Amino acid sequence: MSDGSSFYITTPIFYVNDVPHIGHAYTEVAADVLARWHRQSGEDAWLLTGTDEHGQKILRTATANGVTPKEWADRLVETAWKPLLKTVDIRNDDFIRTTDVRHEVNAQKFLQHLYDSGHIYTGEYEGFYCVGCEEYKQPSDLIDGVGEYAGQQVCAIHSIPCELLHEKNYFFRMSTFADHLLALYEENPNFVQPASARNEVISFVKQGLSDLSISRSSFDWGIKVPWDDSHVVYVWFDALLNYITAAGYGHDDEKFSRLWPATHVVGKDILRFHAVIWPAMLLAAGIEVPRQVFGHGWLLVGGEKMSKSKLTGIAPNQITDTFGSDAFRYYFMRAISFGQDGSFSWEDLSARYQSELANGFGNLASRVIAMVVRYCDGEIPVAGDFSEADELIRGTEKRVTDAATLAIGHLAIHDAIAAMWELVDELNGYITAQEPWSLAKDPADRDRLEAVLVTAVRGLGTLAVLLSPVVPQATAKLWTALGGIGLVTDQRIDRAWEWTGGPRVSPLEALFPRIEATVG
Ligand code: ME8
Repeated sequence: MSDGSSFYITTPIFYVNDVPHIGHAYTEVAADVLARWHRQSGEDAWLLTGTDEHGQKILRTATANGVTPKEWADRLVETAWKPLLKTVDIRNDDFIRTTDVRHEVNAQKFLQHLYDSGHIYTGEYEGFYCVGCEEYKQPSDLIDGVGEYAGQQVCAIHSIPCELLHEKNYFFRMSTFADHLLALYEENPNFVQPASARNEVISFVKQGLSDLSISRSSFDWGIKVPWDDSHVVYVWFDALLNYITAAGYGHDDEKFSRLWPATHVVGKDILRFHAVIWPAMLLAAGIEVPRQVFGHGWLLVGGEKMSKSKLTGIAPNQITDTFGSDAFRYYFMRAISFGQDGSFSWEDLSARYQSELANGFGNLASRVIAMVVRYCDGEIPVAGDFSEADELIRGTEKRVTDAATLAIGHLAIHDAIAAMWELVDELNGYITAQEPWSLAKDPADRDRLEAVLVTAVRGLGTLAVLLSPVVPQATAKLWTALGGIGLVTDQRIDRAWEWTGGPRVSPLEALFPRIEATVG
């Protein structure tokens, strides 16, 4: 059902030094919802995710565990990072590892090209390096340490001191791209979003850019610099290239021209890498810059970014084992404005599960289907005359479809879901007001009963199509129960309201069953 236009979307590739927590799952789900939406809009959507496996951080973890870095990476990819995708129901089209040959070889081609065209030189650098961030820090990036690090300057993200490094390295002439980047942000205001992220990036670049050290010679866990194998490529330079090596750069021109440029969804912690370094690298290589870089907010615990290093990470399956993957996806996409920070709480999750998913949406579906079974032997009636109230529901279906489509265009996933929930709420109010159970008592009200039921069934069909990217499992069950033809994922989402109903309904199990166990 592709209309031929391409929507290539990526997540960051995650470090394999540790297992995933719900912050990583959050990014995966957001990118997946967007990819599913665009797929259902008829575009050739392609979702890439993967793992970042080189660098000092991984090397140190592997060494501490008595294995080689490659063995460590293989273990974590197979036991933790690929399983994460199943846990939260990600439908990715590719999974790239920076140790894949397709990545290493083509990243080297990119580097050689930059070297040959004069963008790389040899230099010396001394500075404070944070291994947690895999980044040299400026004095302004450091804060006063507390506890065991009181009296020292520490990384603002990892709260640990940086290491003073002095190296003779290869450098990328990034400073020469500052004006070009500022023009890019100016000419294309959507390039970096949301607005807060864009402003931060612009003021950073306005201060002037330094050249970037892009190689290391003190350890060898990385991609070899093609013209000097005593150096390995700086892990971020290596990692950013995944977005093009996975898309065919250097080895599949047809695929690359079909997919590129991409929309990058990243956490705001790594915004500068994506909105400054990455486009500068691409400009140097003469490759089109990304379509968009969206920096989402952080999941906070106790007001701080949730992280494994601070022992505040929650494993995604702690949530999905009890609530299921649909509830995970719904909760994080609905409760947090995409682009802003948000705090996770078990109480909020339980409350929203019960009131919005189980009572609001799930019960609506069960009640409507049960009434079609009871009053019409399961046959979806053919509509006769519609009343004003029925027409209002049809109007809402179209309105929320358009509103959700518009919101997704701005990556405002929370607004899209809020729009869909107007239909959930209106349908619930409509059923209460129309009282089909009363209409069923008098044969004289038969036409009215049928019009109400068919209106409710159509409304549910529209919801199934619209909500499919967010809660794929529940909507697939609902679609089948409504007698929908084909897969719900094959229905055009931008015309969700056009569905007019199948021949018969079939029984529907509770979409969001009551949760008895205490959690937390
Ligand atoms: O930075 N809240 O990998 P990483 C929301 N390998 N999102 C969070 C989060 C939180 N508390 N914690 C992590 C790297 N994330 C590099 C990326 S890309 C070329 C290389 C998510 O494993 C968020 O997407 O540290 C963040 O940007 C990412 O995990 C960092 O993952």
